[in-house]
Amino acid sequence: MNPNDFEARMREGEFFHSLRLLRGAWCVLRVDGRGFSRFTESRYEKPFDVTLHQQMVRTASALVEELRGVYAYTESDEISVLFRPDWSLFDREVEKLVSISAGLASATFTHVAGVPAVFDSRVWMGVGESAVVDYFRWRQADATRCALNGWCYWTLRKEGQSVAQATRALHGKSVGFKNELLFQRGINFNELPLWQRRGTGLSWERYEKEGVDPRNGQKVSAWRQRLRVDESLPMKEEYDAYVLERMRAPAT
Ligand SMILES: Nc1nc2c(ncn2[C@@H]2O[C@H](COP(=O)(O)OP(=O)(O)O)[C@@H](O)[C@H]2O)c(=O)[nH]1
Ligand SMILES: [Mg+2]
Repeated sequence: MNPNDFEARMREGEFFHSLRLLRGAWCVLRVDGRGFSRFTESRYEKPFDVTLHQQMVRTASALVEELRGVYAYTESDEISVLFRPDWSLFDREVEKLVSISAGLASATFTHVAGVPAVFDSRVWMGVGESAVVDYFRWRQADATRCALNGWCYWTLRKEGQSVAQATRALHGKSVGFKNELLFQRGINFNELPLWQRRGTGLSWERYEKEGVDPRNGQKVSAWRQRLRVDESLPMKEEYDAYVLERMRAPAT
């Protein structure tokens, strides 16, 4: 058999390799910790742990920096990284982007936490700015809902209720009921740290770096970029505007 035919036939088995992100679409890669309900059980404070939060922020920083994202958002065990419509890393190959983002998140988190942890990854695509704004609103609403549920669940568990009892006590209950449940136990949900209730954003900021020209000893300055971690995100319409501002910032 012609070796070229053989090569081509074998390559056909790499069926998904030609799959690319839609050209001109905004893209988000979202990584999520695998089995983190179990993984966090004996290692971290419940319902929220500052150390886990910092480890997730470090992981998010590595993703935005290495993959050249525009904005990242993290809550719980997940990280969403936004990419521009003209982003062309790996020629937008889906398999590469999904596997590398999951690998990078797993490696970084494992390195920072000192215990092996695994992340999965998926792609979201949206056409137009409003789709992206909706995406980030959606994840932020998830953060708020999970924070309220988590606080209620662990408050009941720490009072001695079993998994089944705590789950049953909260099943189908309204936001008002859950806020009241916490309030009666001296916890005001609206005063809990913002990063727990709204998630955390990472975006690029420009700053002026002062230096000295070694040739003539004169002071010079240059514009650089660095990541800024925002632990007090706005919400609702203000968050829409916040996301739009980052999407419209000049490309780096
Ligand atoms: N103890 C602790 N657990 C957390 C924290 N943040 C997230 N988690 C856990 O991570 C889980 C993330 O949810 P999900 O991805 O649906 O669960 P998974 O499929 O088990 O990874 C939550 O249900 C929590 O159990 C934290 O700050 N402290
Ligand atoms: Mg998970």
